[in-house]
Amino acid sequence: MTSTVREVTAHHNQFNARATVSCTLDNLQAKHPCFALGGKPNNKGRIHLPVSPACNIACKFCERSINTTDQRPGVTGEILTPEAALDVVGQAVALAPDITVVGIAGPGDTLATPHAFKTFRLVKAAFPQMIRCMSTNGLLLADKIEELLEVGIDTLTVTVNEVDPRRLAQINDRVVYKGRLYTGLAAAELLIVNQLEGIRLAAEAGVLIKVNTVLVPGVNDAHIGRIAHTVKKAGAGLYNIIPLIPNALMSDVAAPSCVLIDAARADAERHLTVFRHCQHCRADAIGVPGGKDYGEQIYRNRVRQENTFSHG
Ligand code: CLF
Ligand code: SF4
Repeated sequence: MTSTVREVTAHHNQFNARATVSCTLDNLQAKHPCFALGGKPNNKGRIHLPVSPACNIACKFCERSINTTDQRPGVTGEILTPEAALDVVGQAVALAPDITVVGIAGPGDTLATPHAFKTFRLVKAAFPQMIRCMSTNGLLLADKIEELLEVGIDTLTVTVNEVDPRRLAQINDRVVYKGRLYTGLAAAELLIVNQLEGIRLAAEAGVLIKVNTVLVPGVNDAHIGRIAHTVKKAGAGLYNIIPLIPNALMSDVAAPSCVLIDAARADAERHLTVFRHCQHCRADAIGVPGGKDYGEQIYRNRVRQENTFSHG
């Protein structure tokens, strides 16, 4: 931990004056596609900039790769430099004026390398009206909280797949933290502690936090209420369930049924407001989630890949 809550909050107050929008759930409902509540999406768009290649944990359903053929999570046609990403934002906004959000969600973890923050700094200067949205696995969130506030992240998503280390160890293989490798239960315990501490610090500094949970049948499906309750206590404001796409070490696990997803959402909703319009976005998606995707027109090496998503 590098900061006290008081120091962090002071930082956020200092930078809050420059926030893109007032980032309450009420204000964002009509402006951010992933904070739309109720039965209908709000038809706002986002551009994902694939600038973050590396990850510091190992989810068993994830296998990242840079290629143009694989149909699976963690795949992108290319990794952009921050400067190239800025250029892409300009092209995307010209093509799709409904885009209100610049998001970075992979294909690795946004905090594992410095590229996401560097990109957001450029975006903030060139497109100050765009909402800056970041997704992370949360391992480094507490350590990077001051920089996150200084950069001016408007909305934050943290993927928390379990709060019980024994079950998280069934979903996550290992963690690399401060140069040290952790495996099994030790890795799971460390990840949970860091995620909850990061959420707590970000929430106390006034950042609106959505938690994503990948729904893994047979592991966390019966425990969603406990996860939602725990992250709410830490400070999360919204919850989203992402159905598992079976892959990598979890390719033999069945994807959750609609009945299971509905039950999990109902379980979560006892504790936190639930976002219901998630579209399993790729790390290089462009446009309104679920609508026309402009990625193939803008990203050089992009090919059609239906079965991939970026968060997790
Ligand atoms: Fe992107 Fe994620 Fe921001 Fe949205 S996606 S970084 S919060 S701008 Fe949204 Fe896509 Fe679901 Fe993610 S629909 S996968 S929740
Ligand atoms: Fe890292 Fe995301 Fe892959 Fe998990 S799903 S190993 S957090 S890139």
